[in-house]
Amino acid sequence: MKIKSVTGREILDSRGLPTVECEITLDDDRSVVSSVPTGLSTGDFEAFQLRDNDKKRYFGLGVLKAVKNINKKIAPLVVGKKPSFSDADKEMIHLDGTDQKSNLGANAILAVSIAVAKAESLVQNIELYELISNKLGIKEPKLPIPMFNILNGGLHASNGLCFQEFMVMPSKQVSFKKSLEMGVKIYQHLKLLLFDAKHVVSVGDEGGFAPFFTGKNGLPDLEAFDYLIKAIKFAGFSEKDVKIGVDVASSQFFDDEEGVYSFHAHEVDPEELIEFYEKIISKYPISYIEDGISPMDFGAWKLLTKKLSKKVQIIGDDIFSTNEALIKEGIKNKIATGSIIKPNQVGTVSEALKSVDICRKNNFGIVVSHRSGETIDTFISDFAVGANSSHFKGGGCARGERIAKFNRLLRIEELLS
Ligand code: 2PG
Ligand code: MG
Repeated sequence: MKIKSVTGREILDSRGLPTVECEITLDDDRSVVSSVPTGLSTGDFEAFQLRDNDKKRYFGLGVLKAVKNINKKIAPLVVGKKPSFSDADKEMIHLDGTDQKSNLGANAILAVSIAVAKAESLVQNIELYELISNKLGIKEPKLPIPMFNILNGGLHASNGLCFQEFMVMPSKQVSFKKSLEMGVKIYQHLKLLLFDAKHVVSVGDEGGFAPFFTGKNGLPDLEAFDYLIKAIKFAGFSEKDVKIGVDVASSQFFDDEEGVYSFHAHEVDPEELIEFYEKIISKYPISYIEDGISPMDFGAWKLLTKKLSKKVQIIGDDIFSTNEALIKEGIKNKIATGSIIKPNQVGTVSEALKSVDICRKNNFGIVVSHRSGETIDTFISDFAVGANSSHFKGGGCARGERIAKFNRLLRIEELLS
């Protein structure tokens, strides 16, 4: 069975801004569709998202150039061939010829890469997660522990919280169905608490609540932790059942010239920031810190890992950007205990799998993650299961584009049982 046509299209993401969709039709007229997400707190090492820069359309954020690249340049590479994402990725990387995919655009390339993978699983008559696990030689695909981002801050909410994501997760692996119910229970109880305290209960980009906390000693982030604890208890769970994870996204408040972090009214150096983490870890049941240090502050990453990795998972997002070489470098330098994996940071399914493989070989944690600007594509749910990722970041317990991914995980759990 061969690919009959490949069509790129400009669609909108969950922020109502343009992104790329790709539709592939097979010879027998069955078709698959993929679309790619967009990050807001993006790292410098990420693959290049091609935008039109035509200020007359969508504030310059249109993706017609990327769509044209799919239709005119990439389609001829795959049309008439058996769907194989490995082959398609190799050819697209070769045609692009740049390190960060700045020629064709990583948004164009990834849309095709995912669509070809979907077509390949269809032709092989297997589930998408099986295609992924087969590639990695994984015999038993498994469901990840979900982390629910129930309070949004930073760039995702503009509500004065420095930390970007306040997440809750089951402390150990239970069924996905149960984990989801737990997340929803805490989420809904948090809503009641916020409502009672007359806070707004509208949500941020990732489906978590985005209230304006005034702060505890001038630190709204501490108030956020207190709310999480209250919600966990109010929902009937203990600090043993549920742990807290944070994505600090610290590059957003790091001044790389001065080497300091502007944490609310305080300017702190990395050592002081790490001391602050030590304090909150001793007070709250925190088991996960992502991007606690900016990628530009390499030495401090080592210190953070040395000081805290026995107590919590230290996860790198921007610093690794799903890039195999950067992850290798991190492992060699004893930076972090694991990596975020976001296919759109690197631009092809094959390269995201290489990053997973290097993590697996080195016993380095794997956390598959969505982006803040998402679509209803559920590829990352299959990817997380196929890659045996230990954790999954999919957002809060609301907003269709987040829920779609959790719902796909529910279906996969059923298929695996
Ligand atoms: C992150 C992500 C997803 P963004 O920093 O981990 O939660 O945010 O997509 O904005 O980079
Ligand atoms: Mg992050």
